[in-house]
Amino acid sequence: PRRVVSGLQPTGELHVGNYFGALRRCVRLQQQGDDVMLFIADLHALTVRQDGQLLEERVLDMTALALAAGIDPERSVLFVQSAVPRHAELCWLLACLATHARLAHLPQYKEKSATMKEVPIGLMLYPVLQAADILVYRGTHVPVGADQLQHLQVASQLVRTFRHRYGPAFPTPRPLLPDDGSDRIKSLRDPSKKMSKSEPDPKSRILLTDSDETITLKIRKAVTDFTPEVTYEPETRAGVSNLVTLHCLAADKLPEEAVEEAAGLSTAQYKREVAGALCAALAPLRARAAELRARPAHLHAVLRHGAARARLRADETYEHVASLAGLTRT
Ligand code: AQP
Repeated sequence: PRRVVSGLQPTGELHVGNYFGALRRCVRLQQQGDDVMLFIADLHALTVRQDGQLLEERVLDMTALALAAGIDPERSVLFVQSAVPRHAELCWLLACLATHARLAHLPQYKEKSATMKEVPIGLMLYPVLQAADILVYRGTHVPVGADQLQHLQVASQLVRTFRHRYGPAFPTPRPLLPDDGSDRIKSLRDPSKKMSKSEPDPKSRILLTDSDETITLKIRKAVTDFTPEVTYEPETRAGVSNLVTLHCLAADKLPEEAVEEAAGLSTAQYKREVAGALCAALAPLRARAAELRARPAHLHAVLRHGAARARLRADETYEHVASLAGLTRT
């Protein structure tokens, strides 16, 4: 089977972009028989300053949400990145093959570092750690959004460089791009930007833990434009189109169907439909997550089990890779 690797950073609370764009995709891949490795990327989160206690709490929140969304910890492997030290060990080997020039020119790095006075080296190494996350499990497929393709290219380049230097060790990971727009959910306040955990305005995103009232309010306040009709034109009408996308993802529709059903509705009226669909999709998830969140010992046990399984797989790859690189294995 295909081995799928995906991660979620505990940098904030999960929003519907993370759900439709990552978590639900992993659940569907698991259901279709792929071997899914889903990790909570606490090492990645450290590329920006984090409060330690909050980080640990978010890890448990995310574990509860992943289970509530349908990740089966027996069929898939659910774990915390830092519990498998091989990620960081392989990252070092790969960092020795990566070039400063390549990493410094990646758009995401340029964007994030531009706002910082002191740029941590970890931020530049981010795509190398990402490559290690995938390669340490010999991942074959990675569910990504279009904005992550360049990082996956870095991973492919590292696979080639490693092969030239030491010999074959990893399959080239391939991107899985969705065709339903789920990889680019936009901010509700500024539809030219993607919905994000770290955007200061909480009304820009719908959290998976938001109540029905909060969801409805945030959708009602979502920025659209001055045209009342509902159409799906992501290039020219990003705000309304984002609502159509959310509606379709929540209610399992195609944009044409949603637009046809919305004929005669103003965008203000349509927002009620969208909010209703989102509430219906998220309420059961939210309820299951709340039950699980009340059982931290169970969540820790799930993570321990996942980490033990992940370590076995990672050890196997790393032993091979380390011996290719001439590291003494005594
Ligand atoms: N807006 C989005 N639409 C669709 N998918 C999205 N993802 C993130 N934002 C959207 C996907 O969620 C997964 C986990 O992402 P991450 O935890 O690595 O965070 P991120 O990609 O950096 O985006 P966030 O959630 O907005 O966090 P911050 O603000 O901390 O950067 C990934 O698969 C991602 O594609």
